[in-house]
Amino acid sequence: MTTDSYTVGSYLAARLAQIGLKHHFVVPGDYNLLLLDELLSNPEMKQISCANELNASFAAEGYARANGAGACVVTFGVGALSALNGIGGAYAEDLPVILISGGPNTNDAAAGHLLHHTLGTHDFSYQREIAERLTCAAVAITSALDAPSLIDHAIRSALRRRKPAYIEVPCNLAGAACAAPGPVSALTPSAPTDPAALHAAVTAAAAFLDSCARPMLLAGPKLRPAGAQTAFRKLAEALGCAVAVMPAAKGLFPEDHPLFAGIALGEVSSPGCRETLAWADGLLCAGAVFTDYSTVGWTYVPPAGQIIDAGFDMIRVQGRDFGGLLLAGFLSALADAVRPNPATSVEYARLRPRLAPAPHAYAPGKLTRSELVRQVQALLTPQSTLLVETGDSWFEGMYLTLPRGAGFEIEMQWGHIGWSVPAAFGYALGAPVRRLIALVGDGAFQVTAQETAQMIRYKLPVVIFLINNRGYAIEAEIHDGPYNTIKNWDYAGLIEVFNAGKGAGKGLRASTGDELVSAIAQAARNTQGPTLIECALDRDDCAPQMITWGRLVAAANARPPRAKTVSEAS
Ligand code: TPU
Ligand code: MG
Repeated sequence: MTTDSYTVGSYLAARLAQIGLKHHFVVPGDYNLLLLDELLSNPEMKQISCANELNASFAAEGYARANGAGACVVTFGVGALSALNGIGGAYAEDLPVILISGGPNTNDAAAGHLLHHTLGTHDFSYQREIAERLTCAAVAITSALDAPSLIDHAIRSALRRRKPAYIEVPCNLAGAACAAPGPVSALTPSAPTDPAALHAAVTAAAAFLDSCARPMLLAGPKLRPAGAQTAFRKLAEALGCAVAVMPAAKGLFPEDHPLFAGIALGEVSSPGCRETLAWADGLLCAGAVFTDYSTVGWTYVPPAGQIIDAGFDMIRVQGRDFGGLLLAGFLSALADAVRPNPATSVEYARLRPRLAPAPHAYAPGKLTRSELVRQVQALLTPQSTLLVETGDSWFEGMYLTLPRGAGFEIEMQWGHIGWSVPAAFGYALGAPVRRLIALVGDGAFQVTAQETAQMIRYKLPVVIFLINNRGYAIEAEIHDGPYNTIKNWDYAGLIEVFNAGKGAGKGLRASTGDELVSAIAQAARNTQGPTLIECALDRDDCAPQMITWGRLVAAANARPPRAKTVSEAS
């Protein structure tokens, strides 16, 4: 392509390819058809079809987890409003997903026309306005002249902030001529650090840690968007203290590391972890996020006076804020400034063997959750990535031991049931060398099941363990009622339906430990498509940690409204 033959659509395609996208996820509609043609003309990117826009947004979200960024392209109104749910998820989970929507012809607003797929009013701006709340940059292109700078602004903001962005391309501008893109350096993140601010933060943090007899580290999910995993490990090794990991950060610190001290989830932390955290007198929380879920209904919140809260671009040391710096640089500089203090790692090593449950043995009979996790554990290798869905699957997955190099994906902030199937689809395309294993509940599967068919279409050997416990077990643990029972499906049989005579998808059933062994062996041989293993579990056979967690979250949900004081009421 010569420099003067770019169009708005091909410019956008070139930018997406420049930031490393080899795929983009689409659902066509007449507002985006010409744009899809322009995107198709870029030989560096493949266009991937999705069954609906919600799935496309989650596929792009999963792709961003594997590949650093993702994009999905949808039509106006009916398409984009569905995709915005997954974009909210990408915001919550700190993933730069670019949502691209076709838009009305530029002449229609001024002409006062009413258009299909809209609210039937003369205002077409609402979609960008909604997107503005759910992204870090939302642009609507109105002329080919301005398109390059608006596209660059959206993509640059997304990469810098690790948040989604929105780009609206009117249907009559996708093919309009525009300037050629410049070098990719215009888009790559480079937020400045203020050396004085960094120095002040490191000095305060090092002094605080030095004053603690029993310092400890807590790894949180924002370590990944901050690109701070290596720096965090450097700090851990400089201090030599125990390192607890939040469930949403599982995999960001190696679990075979001598300093690893388990999964931190309040009352239901892994053995020895909660006790060590309680014993520590100073905690550096790196990229941590404290919510009702991660604090187990606010029952575990580290005392503000005893923590350093190190966020993406803000460090708080015992209540004092330091900005103008980034997490990775802060942790790395702090590692050079601290004095070793292994008190908490020594304590954890003493506690853990006494508290850890005995490993369970092979159980060939009726399938139980403990046999299921035992067999899934044996499947995990340095090449595998485990995706766990909202529900019992979260709790079955988070306490497994990850071998060095294994990936772990959880959507714990947004928590949209149905995320894991399309996200696994996107992840599998973004990381073709990894072996993908998804744990999903029957309820969650019913939300986005169709995307299994795309795994068949694109020959992706994802292994899906579907926990069929006949309902919404996680909800039942929080608050039960008739609404937590769902219509059963023939989940394994569904895969033949999706194959439709052409495809290598496999659907298997396991209701005993032996059947599960056999199903896993068959899945290993199926390299040309997904294998879904429907695992029959009793309704009550769920992770004990979920039962305790559910009770405590329910108690937090049930707090009565705070009574107004006299002055508030008047
Ligand atoms: O817990 P388990 O293994 O039975 O999982 P399953 O069967 O997938 O049920 C999940 C139940 C559930 C609901 C209905 N978990 N969270 N929710 C609330 C919810 C509703 N709608 C969306 C889009 N996301 C949610 N998390
Ligand atoms: Mg269920």
